[in-house]
This record gives sequence, C-alpha cells and structure tokens, in this order.
Amino acid sequence: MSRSVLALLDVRPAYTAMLAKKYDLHRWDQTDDKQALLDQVGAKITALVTSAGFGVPDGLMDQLPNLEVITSFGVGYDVFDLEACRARGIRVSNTPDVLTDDVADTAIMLMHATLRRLVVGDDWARSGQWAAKGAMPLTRSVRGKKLGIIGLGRIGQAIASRAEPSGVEVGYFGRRRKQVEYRYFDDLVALARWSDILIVACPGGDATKGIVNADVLSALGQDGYVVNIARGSVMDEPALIGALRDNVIAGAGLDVFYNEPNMDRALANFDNVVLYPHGASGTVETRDAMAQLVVDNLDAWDQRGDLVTPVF
Ligand code: 8YV
Repeated sequence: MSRSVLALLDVRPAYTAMLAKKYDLHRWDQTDDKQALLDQVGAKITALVTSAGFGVPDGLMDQLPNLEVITSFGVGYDVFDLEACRARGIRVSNTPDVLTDDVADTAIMLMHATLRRLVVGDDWARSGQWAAKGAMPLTRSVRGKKLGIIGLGRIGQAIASRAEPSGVEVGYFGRRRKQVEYRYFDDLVALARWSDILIVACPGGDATKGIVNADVLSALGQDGYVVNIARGSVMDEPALIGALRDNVIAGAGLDVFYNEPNMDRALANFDNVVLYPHGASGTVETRDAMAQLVVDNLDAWDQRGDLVTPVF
C-alpha cells in the first residue's frame, strides 16, 4: 500500500503528477467539500505537502492524527507552528539553497530598479513623456553607496557577493558576527544610520517581527532606500508608509508585504516604490528545483524515514 499524502496545493504540475504516480495522493486544493475529504482520508494521511506561503490552515493538523511529516515548498518556515509539530513528533522539511540565487538576484534587481527608478523610466518612455517633456528626472547611482544587509544567511551572503561588483561597501546586522570581511553591526539602528541602502534578508517569525520600524527608517534617512525580499512581517508597514509619505526615506523596493496578496494599497501610490508580487523565487527553473526537493524529501521519508533538507 502506498503512503497516503495530502497536497494542499500544486507545487508544479509535472511534480504533483510524480507524487500522484508514487503515492496515494489526495488533492485538498481540488476538493470542494474539504471536510468530507478529511472525514474520509484524514486518519490515513501521514504526509502533508504545502508551501511557505500557504502554511497549514487552522485546525487541519488536528484532523490528521497520523501525520508524520510536512514537506514545504519554500525556504521560510515562519508560517508553521513548529512547537505544535515538535510536540507531536511531526518532522518538517523546506527547500533551501535552490532558490538562493533567484532571491538574491531579485534583491539586486529591486535595489537597482528603485535607485534608478526603472518603473518611472519605463512609463516615461512608454507613455510618450520622453518625447513631450524631454529626459526623465535624474536618478541615484548604486556605485559608492553603503549597503546594509539585515540577516547574513545564505541569501544575505548571496546578495552581498552580487552587490560588491556594483561598487558598494557592505555591512550587516544579525544575531551573530560571521567569519566575513563585511562590517558587522550588533545594533539595527546603527546599521541603518551607516547605510544608504538597507536590504532585508532575515527570516520572518516572532524574533524579527516589525524590527524595521520607524526608528530604523529615520536612521536610514531621507537619502536612504530600503529593499525587502524577506517577509512582510519584518517591516513595520504602517511606519514604512508614513516614512514614504513624509519623505523620511527616499524610496523602497518591495517583494513581500504584511498582508499578501491583499497588500496595503497605500504602497501603490508612491512613484518612488518598486513593487513585486512575492515573486523572488518565481522562475520556472527555481520553482521546478523547489518542487523536485519536495518530491525528494517525501521519497526520503517514505524510503528511509529521513529528510533531505529538514527544518527539524
Ligand atoms: C515562495 C518563499 O514564493 O521560499 C519562501 O519562503 O516565500 C517563496 O520562495 C513560496 O514558498 C511559495 O509559496
């Protein structure tokens, strides 16, 4: 008898098809009467497939008494109740490393797009303002700036190594000093004061909730830019909106939002903000690699009671 797996979403069609071939796969996302599905198969489900964005709906785990493992599509795990998982002996896996390059590239893309006002420039050309009014207003150079990275983990380090050739000096804030030559700050306000550009690259969760607050933004200052590719929860979003409105900072590049996909519409009113709809890992190549890792984790659990990339 093959293992019964509940998929809350389609990781990628070809990979979900692979799962359906190997396992007794049940598709929560394709079932209208979800309660009837759970009544029918809940007790035999031992593995759950979900994502870092979707998580696990409230009360669902209670209806899966024999759940052994959650294999998540995504690197972040702030969305899971890890304590509840640990208490029940449920293991969790994620998809680190395979998305690092694309997420770091997105941070760099947003940094350049924000300072060089890519969206304004695109509109300038597209709408005919170029012909009507002449050149667009001057922008700001990345070269020569001080870049502060919040969280020098795998993604933070990939951002730093990409940023250096653009001629920036790198500093960072994190829980611990790392064995790197970048300047370390043990205080976030001090990093923001030093930085011209602040890139948020730390994990979400309680420890980092709202740490990019009004004090940090005013320390960044009126010529400063903030880029967030981490989690919307790390940003005190009302403080960010206030800082943009009152010209406390110069601009922002945002891939993540406090409330996704229903982002605060106030952010769409600023032309010094570049928006991206939580798409940093959203390339065919990376999403395929993430989906493969979900399959690999599930197979490892099924065959050896082990995980390839465990959270724990
Ligand atoms: C994905 C992410 O967009 O990996 C993460 O933690 O936030 C993103 O890569 C997400 O997992 C897809 O839902």
